[in-house]
Amino acid sequence: MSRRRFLQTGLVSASTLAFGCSEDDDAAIPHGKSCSDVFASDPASLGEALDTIPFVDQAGVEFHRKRGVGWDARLATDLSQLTIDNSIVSNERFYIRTEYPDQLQPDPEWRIEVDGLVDQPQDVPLSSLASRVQAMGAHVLECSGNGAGAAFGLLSAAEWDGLLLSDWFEMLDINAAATRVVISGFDAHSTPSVGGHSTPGASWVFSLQEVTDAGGFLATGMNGKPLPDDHGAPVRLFMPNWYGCCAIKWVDRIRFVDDTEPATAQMLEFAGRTHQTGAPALAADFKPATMDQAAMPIRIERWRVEGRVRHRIVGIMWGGYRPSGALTIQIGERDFERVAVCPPQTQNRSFTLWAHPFDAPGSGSYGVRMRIDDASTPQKRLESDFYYREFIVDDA
Ligand SMILES: Nc1nc2c(c(=O)[nH]1)N[C@H]1C(S)=C(S)[C@@H](COP(=O)(O)O)O[C@H]1N2
Ligand SMILES: [Mo]
Repeated sequence: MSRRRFLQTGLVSASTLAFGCSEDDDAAIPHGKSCSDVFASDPASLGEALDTIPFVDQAGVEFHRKRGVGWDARLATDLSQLTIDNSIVSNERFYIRTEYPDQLQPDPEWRIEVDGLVDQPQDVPLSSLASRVQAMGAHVLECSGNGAGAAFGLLSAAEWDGLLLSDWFEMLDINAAATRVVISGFDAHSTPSVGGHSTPGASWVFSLQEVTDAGGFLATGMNGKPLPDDHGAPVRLFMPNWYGCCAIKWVDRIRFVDDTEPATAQMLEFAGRTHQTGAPALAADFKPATMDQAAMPIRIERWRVEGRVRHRIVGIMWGGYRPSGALTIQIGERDFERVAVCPPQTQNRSFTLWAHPFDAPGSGSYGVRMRIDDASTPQKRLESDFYYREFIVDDA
């Protein structure tokens, strides 16, 4: 994409660049920096917004347009547009991995089959659960197969509505022998996945404890609207902070089982991408497919400040159960340094925006790596530079 195009679309207003901190609001500025140090506070002090430098991985990626068919359908979200005031992605721009199955011709009344280790197997009309639906708040979803090929855009956050599974399960007379639950969704498409990349069958096995601990819910609404078709209408699973491959869409069956339950085809397909050791035969031997704390830059802004060009790197942080605000960044060959403005992360449900100033020492290509400077914070994907991104400065 040309520089000119970014001038038109990539610029955000100065006020959205402010990180909500003022000179006397020290709480918002960790690490002893003042807002002016990072030209992040007073929009007027930011100088003149010039444009945004794209990451090398963005070249050729067309965002917000669905491509491919069936299991291979993909829509990548342009994360460079996120701001501190709006880190929620609209339903039209939320990433898609697998589109509404062409073979799905549902009855007017959607039903979920509940069976296995329960006293009374039953077909539960979704409408009978409507009174349980409540606001579930903002949550990030990321495809475990996210990567540079999609400019890391298989990652989005939305506000969800749904019904808490643990509440519903209490009403179901589940047998004492049941320790796990298999949640399945419709998964038949007429067009096979290219190269057999995706295999039919969308089911994941969770322990009942995992469902309760994660606050797992059946989502029926997204950003205040009914769930869109491609996102699982009328009902999908959402396991907060678990990878997208567990977020089964078009949920049609819930089966209670015990620890002898084998891993599903879906679990085996995604074993590597969810950081399992090998591909365990038993579901009970799978580690929770949860996201460690992660971070990456989403845009490189150019500013003219007092006559000279300065860069500001803006990024996101998400994932993890005991998130840390000790975010560090390595730009090019420099040492890791603390990210200048990184709001202490006290929750991992939606994106946390951060910003860091950068004065390019010269023209050239710069790579960005992120780490959490805290040995007790799991960060598998940061440690492997999974979210490594590069940008080119050509006029320093
Ligand atoms: N039935 C069904 N559910 C599914 C899938 C699928 O192929 N079939 N893909 C999963 C994967 S790998 C991801 S990343 C998420 C994507 O959800 P989204 O398209 O709403 O972003 O859905 C999950 N649920
Ligand atoms: Mo995925």
